Amino acid sequence: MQKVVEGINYWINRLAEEYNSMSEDEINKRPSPNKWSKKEILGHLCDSAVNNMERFIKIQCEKPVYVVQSYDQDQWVTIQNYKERTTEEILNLFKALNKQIVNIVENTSNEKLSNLCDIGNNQHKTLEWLIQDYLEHMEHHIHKQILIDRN
Ligand code: NI
Repeated sequence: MQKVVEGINYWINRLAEEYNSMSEDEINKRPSPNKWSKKEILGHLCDSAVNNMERFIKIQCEKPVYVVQSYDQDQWVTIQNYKERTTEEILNLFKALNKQIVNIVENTSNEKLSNLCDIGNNQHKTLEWLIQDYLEHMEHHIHKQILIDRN
């Protein structure tokens, strides 16, 4: 799990640097009317943190097998109106949520890491898998949508 912790800590700092070097146009521009802007993608990463934080806790304390609930990603971004928040506020939220996730991961025992959850379609995965998947999802958005057109 050390690699995941290092990865999350790396992106907390790197994303702040990247967004601070972007113009308002770059941050607010939607590639097409129904695609997220880079600001909204950062909001989506906060939503992923909120939802996964709950999962990482509940898998450790609820009756097995914990069933992972999905969430309506587009509605979450729309309802929270990230597009009208300042980038600084969303960066602060991203940082605070991910620091807490790092704290949870660092305090999870090896025994708990093998707790199983149901991710749907009768697929059972360990908490360790879910934590790794959290970082992979974050990096997918970072590489494909946030950094893709930056030097
Ligand atoms: Ni996503």
